[in-house]
Amino acid sequence: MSKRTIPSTCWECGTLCGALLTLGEDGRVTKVAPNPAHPTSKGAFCVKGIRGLPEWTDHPDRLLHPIRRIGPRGSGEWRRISWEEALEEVAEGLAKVRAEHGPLALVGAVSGAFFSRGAVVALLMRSLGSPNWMINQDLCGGCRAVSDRMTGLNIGRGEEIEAARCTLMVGRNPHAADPIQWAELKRAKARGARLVVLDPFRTPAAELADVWLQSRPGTDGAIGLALLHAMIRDRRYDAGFVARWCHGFAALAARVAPCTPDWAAGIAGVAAADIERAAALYADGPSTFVGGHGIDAASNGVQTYRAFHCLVAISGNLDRVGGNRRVKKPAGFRTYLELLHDKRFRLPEAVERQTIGADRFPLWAGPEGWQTACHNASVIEAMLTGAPYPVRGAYVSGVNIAVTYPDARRTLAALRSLDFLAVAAHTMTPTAAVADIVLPKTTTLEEEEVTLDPSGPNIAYTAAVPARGEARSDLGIAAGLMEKLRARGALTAELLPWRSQAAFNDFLLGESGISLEALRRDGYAHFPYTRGDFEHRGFATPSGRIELYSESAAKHGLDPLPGFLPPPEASEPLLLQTGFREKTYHHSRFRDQAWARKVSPDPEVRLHPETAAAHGVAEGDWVEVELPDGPGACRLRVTITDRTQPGVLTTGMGWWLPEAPGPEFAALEINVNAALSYRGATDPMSGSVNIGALPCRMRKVEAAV
Ligand SMILES: Nc1nc2c(c(=O)[nH]1)N[C@H]1C(S)=C(S)[C@@H](COP(=O)(O)OP(=O)(O)OC[C@H]3O[C@@H](n4cnc5c(=O)[nH]c(N)nc54)[C@H](O)[C@@H]3O)O[C@H]1N2
Ligand SMILES: Nc1nc2c(c(=O)[nH]1)N[C@H]1C(S)=C(S)[C@@H](COP(=O)(O)OP(=O)(O)OC[C@H]3O[C@@H](n4cnc5c(=O)[nH]c(N)nc54)[C@H](O)[C@@H]3O)O[C@H]1N2
Ligand code: SF4
Ligand SMILES: [Mo]
Repeated sequence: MSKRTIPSTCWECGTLCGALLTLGEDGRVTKVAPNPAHPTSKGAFCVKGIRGLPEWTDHPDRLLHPIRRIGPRGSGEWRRISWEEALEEVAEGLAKVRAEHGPLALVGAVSGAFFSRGAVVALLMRSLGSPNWMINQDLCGGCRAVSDRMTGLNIGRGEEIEAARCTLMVGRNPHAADPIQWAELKRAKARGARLVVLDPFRTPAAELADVWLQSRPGTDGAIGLALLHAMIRDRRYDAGFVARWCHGFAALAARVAPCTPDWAAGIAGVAAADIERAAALYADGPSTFVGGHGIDAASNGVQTYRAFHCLVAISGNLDRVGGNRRVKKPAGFRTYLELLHDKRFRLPEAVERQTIGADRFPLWAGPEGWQTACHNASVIEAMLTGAPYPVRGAYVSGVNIAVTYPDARRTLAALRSLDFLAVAAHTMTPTAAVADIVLPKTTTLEEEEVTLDPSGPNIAYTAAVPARGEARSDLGIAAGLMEKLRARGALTAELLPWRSQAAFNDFLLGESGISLEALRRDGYAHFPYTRGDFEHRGFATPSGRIELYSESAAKHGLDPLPGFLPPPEASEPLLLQTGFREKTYHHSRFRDQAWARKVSPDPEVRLHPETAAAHGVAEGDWVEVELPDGPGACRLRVTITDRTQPGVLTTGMGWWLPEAPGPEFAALEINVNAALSYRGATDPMSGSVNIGALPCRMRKVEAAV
């Protein structure tokens, strides 16, 4: 085969940048580059896609064959086995738990559901008779998704920054997290558009802003309510749109009547005049709201998002050019979310009602929940305590939960307590290290994917090259397991009928008229869409309108209106913020790459000069951080910067050291999740816990690990 270049889409993260892959004579990828002709990314790209992904794929330590543990759990003693043996043993392990404890004792775990593996793992578990699968959205975009669904907006990634007169950006750092959005923001500013940023940290976006509100962590809900107050007080909302499409406006107006900018300013530590300026800029639309992870994954996350989502609704910026576009898709195309909710692929409702967490968080978990998945913190409890019922076996794919879930010690104890654990991974992570069997997974360069990219909107296509070693995709692994489980009589239903990724992709493309051949040729597909489709369809809520007053919340005894839930009480003078993104890393990935470790060698904690001085710490010192009633401490390295607020510690996440001794690989030392808890204050709607705005203590220590 001669050298050639093919169009693709990077799916190393959900940004979905258009890519060009150069293939060498042997068909392997020799170069990943941006595709300047891609209509959405227009050449935007990042180092994770260019460098992290290909180096990961060709890494000398990559797992290329199935392995079985031969020593005690976590001993690091493994033996290579064939795929035939591996599939037999995983099927046997799962079937045995199912026979002894029933199907509900089995659980799956995956990372984001943007791509096929979330649906594949969910349908594999359902085929076994278990509705239980974990996905880390409670720590990611779950609060905004629950609010989006409750209100009926369905705005996903449809921020029209390029056409907006004003962008309102809350808890979002596109400079690090999203090169496409960052390029859009800079282009918008260059043509004179306005920008309002709410962020405790002076990000590059904050530096571009016309109004930057340096809110206290966890207080944005109050600012959101004050923006609603100002818009209603000044009669700058879209009265025609509200009258026709919004449910509960009078109740909302009554709720926000006391929420003046003065009130919010006192809570959030900003000037009331700046909230007024922000309200005036947003009201002078079209305006688009961009919410990020900084206000998600919190015990008040859904309520915070609802305030901003109600702002989008009453300002009439929905589906308007330069506003927030609703999710569009080609007619006949199937999204993963639709697949998860499709009756043909479901278990009986009585079984789904038993999904772990569905009783406490019905808008999150189980049949009425957003993704039908479990409440993860409750699953960890079930593994350890047997309540509400025992969970004894797990299949974990493409997620490093020992590092990325709060309370790493407890997650590891839960995994170690299982009767059977299989993990599909690329490298030996702290999660894989405690498994009974580890299966080698393909990387995103080796998986042909078709997915809806709502930000285009496009159908995104990712090309695949042959996998290294014996690595298999999630569908490949699951299809093999289905066969072995069927032979054992261990299937409750046949809910994963596809035998190849191509067959699955064809199913997703459905009757859309978009062919795999066209996607392979172009790397994406455009499709026509119309704005304002609610004119003939209404909204997917009980009232058929946008619910400012949520009937589904009311039905479950939850607050039907947006409101401000204060973050946990400040029992300590310092507040910890986690998850600040770095360009070099994607969560826990790439810690085994020399270039990345050279650029970002340490788990940084950013302190304001006043905080550093008050605690007697200097640049480069190591500190130990812990929560007052938390599970343990975590070691971080000090960077001093006035970008952060006095009293606030800003750190990232995902740290472990592949070269440190296993099975933890330092995940209990420099991983911030060793200090966080999965049992603290919980969002009443999404079940999310706080990963920021956490009162904490800090003390200087001598060395790192
Ligand atoms: N390079 C890189 N890019 C990534 C990722 C990665 O790991 N690395 N991860 C991807 C994923 S899965 C996600 S979810 C996204 C997340 O990316 P974003 O949505 O941008 O979220 P974060 O980076 O967590 O935080 C964004 C901003 O929120 C601010 N913030 C923190 N707490 C608060 C608060 O209480 N109020 C307000 N208003 N702001 C607050 C932080 O200071 C930060 O500037 O990034 C994606 N992109
Ligand atoms: N304290 C704290 N905890 C957090 C966060 C935080 O801000 N603070 N952020 C949360 C967020 S937003 C997220 S999304 C999660 C991330 O949590 P994870 O999904 O666990 O994080 P990753 O390190 O991206 O992925 C873990 C492993 O899954 C595989 N993998 C993951 N994604 C892919 C993929 O797209 N393709 C392939 N082939 N393999 C993949 C890799 O083997 C990788 O080692 O962490 C959450 N945890
Ligand atoms: S932002 Fe980086 S990792 Fe994410 S899709 Fe784009 S190039 Fe890939
Ligand atoms: Mo995320």
